Amino acid sequence: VTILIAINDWDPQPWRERLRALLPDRAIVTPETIVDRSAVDYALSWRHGPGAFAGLPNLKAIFSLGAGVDHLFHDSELPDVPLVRMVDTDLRDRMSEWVVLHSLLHHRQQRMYDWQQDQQIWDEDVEQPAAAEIRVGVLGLGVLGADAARKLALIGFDVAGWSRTRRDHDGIACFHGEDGLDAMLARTDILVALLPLTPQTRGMLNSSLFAKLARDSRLGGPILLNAGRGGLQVEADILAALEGGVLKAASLDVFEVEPLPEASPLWRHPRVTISPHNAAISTPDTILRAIVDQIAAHERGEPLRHVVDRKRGY
Ligand code: NDP
Ligand code: OXD
Repeated sequence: VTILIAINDWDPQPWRERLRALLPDRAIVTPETIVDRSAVDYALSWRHGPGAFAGLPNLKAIFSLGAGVDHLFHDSELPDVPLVRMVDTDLRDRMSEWVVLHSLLHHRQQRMYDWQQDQQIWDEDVEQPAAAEIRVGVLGLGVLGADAARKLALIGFDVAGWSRTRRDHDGIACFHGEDGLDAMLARTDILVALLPLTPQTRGMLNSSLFAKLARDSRLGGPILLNAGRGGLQVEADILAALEGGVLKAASLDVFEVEPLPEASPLWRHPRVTISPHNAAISTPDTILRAIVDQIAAHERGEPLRHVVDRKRGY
């Protein structure tokens, strides 16, 4: 078995080293070191360069090193083999931590207390609504969205979620499809985006959607949390909504262009909290162990799990 690993935008070294350690008897090649293209059985990608996987006649599958697979579809020469996305408890738990952290950051008004600390202001009288009074709406009830929704509900938030097809989760008000979206937005104070980027979801976090969020939030206005993909959001609309009072604040982990350009007004906006697309970072050891296990199972004749539906785009 020969494995081709192609990584852009992340440091490839720890990935290659870990993969070699996990599979000492296998040939591990990169787009730069590949000699015999017919020997490659599996390819691993994070934002691989277009064409890197073309002309591999014996390729059996491509594994994404992340949960999202939109990066694979940038390659117009992507071979017609199964695409496997990353489903992993470590990734899932890290994402839920980010969602819970930022929901609480806004709910408990921590950015304001940071400012008060800076100014040495002691003010106990700021209103603190209970979590049960805050309605959170999670866009995407997949592996990540469902877990985040469940953990938010455990804290006591009033949680709803939205998916393409109908889903049922205890303790979560579940909505689906286009009609379901408007109904959920109308009861949402904190909107959490954990959708994949597809032609259907691109740009959906825009002015028209923000205008449908609940106007009677105990937090003083709707709050946006996006850790799905930057392509889901229209940043000019987020800025306009913040200026116009349509949004009160936002926490963003992902951006239209990454790294976020120095000139972006989001960097310095007082009501925007930024993290550098690491809400749920893929760590080489956990991710590669999961892939190595899948390859071993596939070599034993078992079917691949978490295969992407190319028509749906996720
Ligand atoms: P899943 O495929 O498990 O879940 C996707 C969810 O989105 C499903 O509930 C799906 O609906 C829903 N969905 C997709 N398209 C639509 C649509 N058009 N309308 C309504 N609902 C839709 O993905 P994950 O939960 O594993 O991951 C979600 C995304 O999170 C990834 O694609 C990636 O972009 C992002 N991510 C970001 C990270 C970060 O560090 N910032 C880290 C990891 C992932 P249905 O249930 O009906 O299929
Ligand atoms: C992912 C990511 O998709 O890190 O896993 O964005």
